[in-house]
Amino acid sequence: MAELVLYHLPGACSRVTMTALEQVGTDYADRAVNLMRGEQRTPEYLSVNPRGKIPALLVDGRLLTENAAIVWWLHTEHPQAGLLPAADAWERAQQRSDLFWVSSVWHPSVRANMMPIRWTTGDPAPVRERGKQLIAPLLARLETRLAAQPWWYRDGWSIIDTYLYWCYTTAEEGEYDLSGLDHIADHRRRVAEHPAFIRAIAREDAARRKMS
Ligand SMILES: N[C@@H](CCC(=O)N[C@@H](CS)C(=O)NCC(=O)O)C(=O)O
Repeated sequence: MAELVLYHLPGACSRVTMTALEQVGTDYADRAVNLMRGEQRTPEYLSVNPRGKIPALLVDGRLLTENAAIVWWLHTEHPQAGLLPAADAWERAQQRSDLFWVSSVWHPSVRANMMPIRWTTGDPAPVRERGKQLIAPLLARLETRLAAQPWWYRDGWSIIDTYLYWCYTTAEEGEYDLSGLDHIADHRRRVAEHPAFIRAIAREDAARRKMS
């Protein structure tokens, strides 16, 4: 079995990869990278991941970055784990499309809203506002979809649900008001009750205690 080391930060988007690892049920070590202290820019961390981001997964010493790519690799290695259940090649292609879409459209919009100072050296307020404008139609679309089915895919939980959960809860941390989005509120409860998510949160809590 490969030796896995996850570089992460409790509460950050690395929670998606951590939940995927928990769903797979494989052994892995986790190392917290304190982004608030700029540890992602230290020579030590850049020697692990020159891109200076989390999550980063070392697989027998080889580096894999990007939530979408890590999740896809885990799914390919452990298809029985149910990270991305699919009936055929078309559904698999659709899942890849959805992963790329959450990663390249939702994720940056949420970050603009929650962490506007990463996007401008000037006044962060308009960037935050623009993030909110970009998030609004995404949330409206999600709300409509979840009115018809409890999970992103009709047949049940997938790691996309966890990724979407991270996006909308992070938007809320950026003071995006989620009230009135009742189907998203229900989805939020369901995702939070998922066993792999509960284990990931427990592991994040343990990492948080070690950091402080
Ligand atoms: N597209 C990347 C985004 C990774 C990312 O932006 N991670 C943030 C934490 S959520 C980070 O490492 N930020 C540190 C920085 O930008 O300096 C992925 O999905 O893995």
